[in-house]
Amino acid sequence: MRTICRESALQPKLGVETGPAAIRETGIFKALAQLGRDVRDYGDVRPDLIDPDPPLHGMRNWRNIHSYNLKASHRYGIDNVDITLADRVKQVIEDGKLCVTLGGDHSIALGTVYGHVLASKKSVGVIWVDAHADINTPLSSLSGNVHGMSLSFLCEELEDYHPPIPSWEWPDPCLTADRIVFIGLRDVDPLERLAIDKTGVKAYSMHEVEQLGIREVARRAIEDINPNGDRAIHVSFDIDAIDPVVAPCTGTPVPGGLSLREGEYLMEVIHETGALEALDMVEVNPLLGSGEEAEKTAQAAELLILAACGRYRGGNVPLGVTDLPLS
Ligand code: B3U
Ligand code: MN
Ligand code: MN
Repeated sequence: MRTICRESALQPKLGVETGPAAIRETGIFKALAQLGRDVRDYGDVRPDLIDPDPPLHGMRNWRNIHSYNLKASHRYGIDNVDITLADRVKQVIEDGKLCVTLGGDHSIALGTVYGHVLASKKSVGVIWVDAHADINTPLSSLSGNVHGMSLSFLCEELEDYHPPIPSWEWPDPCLTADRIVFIGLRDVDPLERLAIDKTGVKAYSMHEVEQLGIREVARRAIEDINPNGDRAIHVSFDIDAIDPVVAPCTGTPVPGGLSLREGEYLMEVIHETGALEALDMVEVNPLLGSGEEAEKTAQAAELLILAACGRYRGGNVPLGVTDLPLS
């Protein structure tokens, strides 16, 4: 497994750029090594922010987000990124490794999903675990925050709803709606709901989690995006999917979320498919709370990542060990 970290000053609430450091400090590398994972920390993808970056069609920080994720920058005479997130993810996946990307806000999925699709030998399905749908178009968004629009840029069926962006080409959307599924929704804008209905993206909100239970939701979601078991899975996990009692330090907490137990179960089941190729863990913002709350949030993120990487709550036998110590 390889880890990429992202630093960002692109979110209105500053501090999300410190999320990766907080997750690294949990001791996650040691825990992954104990699971027998071969971990490599790729360090951070860091842009020199373009300043000013005035809104475009209401999209805030558009140029920075675009060049950071996908490097159109060289085409426009801006050279603020050594390597884009998409290229870095592509490199990790091509090496045959599980690529874990620590955010940062959810606009990083523009680069991680695109890089994954470019690199994978398989068709990619995305499980978007989030309180929010992040499927606003620039024209439907009320906030102008690109982290609330990521999926609309990735989804082919929404291409025609995007305004033309003069001299800022966007690469072709790389996902069809049948390869996207939501879990954990509970704060969806009215026009986002319309986008979900129009595209037919499958969505398991907290209502369905309550109704069906996480076990059935996990089963259905995996089947929805990978019906024949021949696709690769990309999980884009926004920590605000988890209830703020457990994960309080995030930009837009919404009460009534997944328990950590439900989150861990979901990740364990996804691990069991053997199809997971990429995981984003985003929106951990240690500056939005006390030290204790920040630690709690980072620990929740750690447990979710570990579950995706094979940690089983029933215990894991140490790698290569077949017998108890003999006297
Ligand atoms: N749907 C709203 C709110 C939101 C989305 N993602 C977050 N907040 N974190 C929007 O801004 O698009
Ligand atoms: Mn999100
Ligand atoms: Mn969210």
